[in-house]
Amino acid sequence: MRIDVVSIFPEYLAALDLSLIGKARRDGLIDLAVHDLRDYTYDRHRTVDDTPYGGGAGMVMKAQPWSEVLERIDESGPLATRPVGDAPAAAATVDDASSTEAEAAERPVLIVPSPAGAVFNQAMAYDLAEHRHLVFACGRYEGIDERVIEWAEDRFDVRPVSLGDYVLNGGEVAVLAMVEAVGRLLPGVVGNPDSLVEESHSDGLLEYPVYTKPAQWQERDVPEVLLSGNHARIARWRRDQQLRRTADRRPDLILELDPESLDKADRVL
Ligand code: 6GU
Repeated sequence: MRIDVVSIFPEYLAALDLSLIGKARRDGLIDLAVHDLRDYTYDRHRTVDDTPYGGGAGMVMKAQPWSEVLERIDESGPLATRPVGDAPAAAATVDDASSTEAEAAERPVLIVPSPAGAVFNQAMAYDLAEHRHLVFACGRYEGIDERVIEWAEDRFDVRPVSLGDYVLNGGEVAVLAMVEAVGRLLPGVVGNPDSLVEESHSDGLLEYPVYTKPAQWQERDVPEVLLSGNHARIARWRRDQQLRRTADRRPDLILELDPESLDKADRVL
């Protein structure tokens, strides 16, 4: 997958060199570039913002630097996905899967992080993971001149996305979260793909509680069922814990459950 991030604080995205996503980049599974919006300005102060028409507090990001950086990203074509030197076999697999003709013709997805966007969730992460090229446009201040968003519709599949109902100073932290959520779903990024199956939100429910050795710690016991070796009982207990936890902490998710996904033995307590 190719990912471009545009920001006036490119250093903010340095964390994408670390951990699982950093390794996926070094392995050639994710081809990620960060662009400094100020490189697309021409004045001495490298100005990216101006006062809002109609008045009001704060500043608005100017259209011109945005259109120039986005044109550049759109026209630069697929970056070299393969590391220099001997290409590892893992990179070739993803290359094959992501360069069919249908997918090559697809427009890049332009994600615009904004508290005014649709709320990001695991279903969106799965959807974005299917695309060949994601572009993240990090706004700051009161946002980007709306004409950029309209203009971009001709070349990109534009999606304003929010992390939740609170306000951040800019899109960078949201991009860190979204790239991690999407990146870990790409083939080969998470070492054991089974760990993607039984995690919170993968089936619309929160995850069950987990325990490890020792079996007794500070006079607290691991639930007896988990030591029983009875796999059917363990599965039933975990499912009940998921349902109870979700009903307690996220009743909104219970209402969204597909009745078809419920087991005959399921009953929400
Ligand atoms: Cl994606 N951006 C900003 N600036 N604030 C947010 C957000 C995004 N999600 C929640 N608050």
